[in-house]
Amino acid sequence: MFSTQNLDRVWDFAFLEDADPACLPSSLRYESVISVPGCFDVMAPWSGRRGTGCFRRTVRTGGTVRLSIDGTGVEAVVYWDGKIVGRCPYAYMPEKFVFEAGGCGDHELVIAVSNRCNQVFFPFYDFYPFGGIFGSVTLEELPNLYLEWFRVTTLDFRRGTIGLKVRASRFLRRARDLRIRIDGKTVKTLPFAGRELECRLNVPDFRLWSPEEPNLHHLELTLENDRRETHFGIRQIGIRGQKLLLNGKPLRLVGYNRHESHPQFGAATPPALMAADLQMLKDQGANFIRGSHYPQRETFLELCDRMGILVWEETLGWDVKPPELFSPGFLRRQKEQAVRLASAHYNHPCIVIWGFMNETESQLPRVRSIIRSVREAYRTIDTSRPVTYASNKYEKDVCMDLVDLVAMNPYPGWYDGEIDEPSGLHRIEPRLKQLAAAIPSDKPFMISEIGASALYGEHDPWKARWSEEYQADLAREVCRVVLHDPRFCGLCFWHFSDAKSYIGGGRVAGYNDKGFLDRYRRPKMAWDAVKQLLKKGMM
Ligand code: ADA
Repeated sequence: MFSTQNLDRVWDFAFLEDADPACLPSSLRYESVISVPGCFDVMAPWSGRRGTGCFRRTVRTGGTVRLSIDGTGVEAVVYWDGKIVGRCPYAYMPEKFVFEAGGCGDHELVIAVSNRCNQVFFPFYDFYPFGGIFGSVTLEELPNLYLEWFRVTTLDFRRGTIGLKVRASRFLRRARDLRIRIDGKTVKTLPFAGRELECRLNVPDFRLWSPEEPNLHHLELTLENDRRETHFGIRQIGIRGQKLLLNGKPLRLVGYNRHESHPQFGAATPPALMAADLQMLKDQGANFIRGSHYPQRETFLELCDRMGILVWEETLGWDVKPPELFSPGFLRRQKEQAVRLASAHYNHPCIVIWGFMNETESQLPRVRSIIRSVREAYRTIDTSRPVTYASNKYEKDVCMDLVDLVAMNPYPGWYDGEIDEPSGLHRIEPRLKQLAAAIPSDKPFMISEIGASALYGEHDPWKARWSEEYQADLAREVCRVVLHDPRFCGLCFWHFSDAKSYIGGGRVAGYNDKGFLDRYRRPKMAWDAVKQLLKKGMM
C-alpha cells in the first residue's frame, strides 16, 4: 500500500561549471547519463573538474513522501518538480526529507551536487573533495501517521534488556497500539499517546553481539499503517578506569583508518568493494575501522554489523584552525553534524565510538568549550557510547579530561627526526611509552593513527623510507610495543588503502600513500607483516 522505491541506477546528468546548486538555470539540458550512487569527477569528461553536477530522474509517486539520500559531496540541493525540498550541507552525511509530492503520477527529482570546497570541507584537507551521490537514494510513501524514528539501546547485556525509544510523526491525543515484534514474535503491544514513547523490554532467547559472534536480532514496529524494521545487537560498551569494555570484558581495538576512496569510484565505493575491504580486514585478524574522517554509508555499517567489525564514526572537521575554528558558524555546524550523525546511525551495534574534529587545536584552553559543546551535542542523542576526538597535540593537549577515551595520532619514525636520518624506528617505543604516561590515569587510551608512507612496489635492500620494507618494519615495531601493553586499548594504523588527497606537499602523485594496501587494494609488505603477528595471537 505504502511503497518504498530504491531510486539507484541510471539518472540523467548535466555538468555546469559555474552554476550555484541552489540557483539552477531554468532550462537545463541533460545530455549525459550517470549511475547513482556515483561520482562525476572521477569520470571523463568531468574528471578533476569543479562545478555542479545535476542528477535527474523521474519518480512515480504521490502524497507525503520521505526521500533518503545516503551521503553526497561536497554539498547538494534537492529539487522536486522544480522546487527546493531539501539541502545536504554536510559532505557524506545521510539526510532525510519529508515533503508533499503532489498527486499520483510522474514527478521530476533533481539532486544538484557541487564539488566546490566550502566551510565544512576546506581545500587544505588531506583527502579529496569528491563530487557525487555517494550512497543509495530511496523514497517511501508515508501514511498519515508514521514513526519518525526509533532507537534501541542495550540496558543490561546480562539479562538481554533493551530500551526502546520511539517518536511518532505527530502528537497523539488518543492512544494507538504500538505492536513490537522481535525475531518474528509479538513481544508487546503498548498504548502510544503523545509524541514519544519509551519502554524496557527483555529480548526472548537473546544472544550477545561481539566481533567473535556478531549475533543480531530483528525488531519490527507497527503503528497503524506504518511498519518499520531494523536489526539490532545486544552489546554494551563500557569504561572502567583505563579499560574499554565490551559486554563487561576488556576490549582491544586493532585496525585501520579507512577513506571511502577508489580511483574509479571516488567516494561512491560500491558495496562489493566495501565487502571485499572488510573481508580482507577480517582475514588479517583485525577487528576495527575508524571511518576517517566523515560519516559512513549505511551498507558499510550493515556489513560491519554482520561481520562483527567495530567502528569509530566521526563528523567532518579536519584540522580546522583559527579564526575559522572560533567562528560561531563552525561550532553550530559541528554540533548539528554530531546530532544528525548519532540520530541516523544510532541502531548500528558496530559503532562503538563517536568522534569529531580530527587534530583540532586542543592545546588551546579556548578550545575546551568547543569540545565540551560538541561532546554534549552527541550526548543529547546518545549516552551509551564513548565520545572523543583524535589529537595531535600530545602532552600539550589541555582537553583530555573532556572526553571518555583519549585518542592520539603520533607518527614516530615518520614525521619526527631529521630528514637525512636512515631510520626512525628506534624512537617508536620511547615515544609511545612517553605518551601513555602523559594520559590521565582514569582514561582509556588508544593510538588513533600511526604509520609511514610506502610506495607500492618500492623495494629497498637498505629499507629506506618510502619503501615497503620500512613501512613493514615500522608496523611490526608498533605492534610489538602497543599490543603487549595493557595501557593501550586500541591501535588504529594510518591507513587501510592509499587515498586521493587534495594537498600538495609530501603527497606523491596526489595520493596519501600510507596505505597498507595500495589504491587498488594490492597488499604492501606491511599488510602481511601485521597479518602474521595477529595470526600469532598478538591481539
Ligand atoms: C594526520 C591526519 C590524516 C593524515 C595523516 C598523514 O594525522 O589525521 O588525515 O593526513 O596525518 O598522512 O599525514
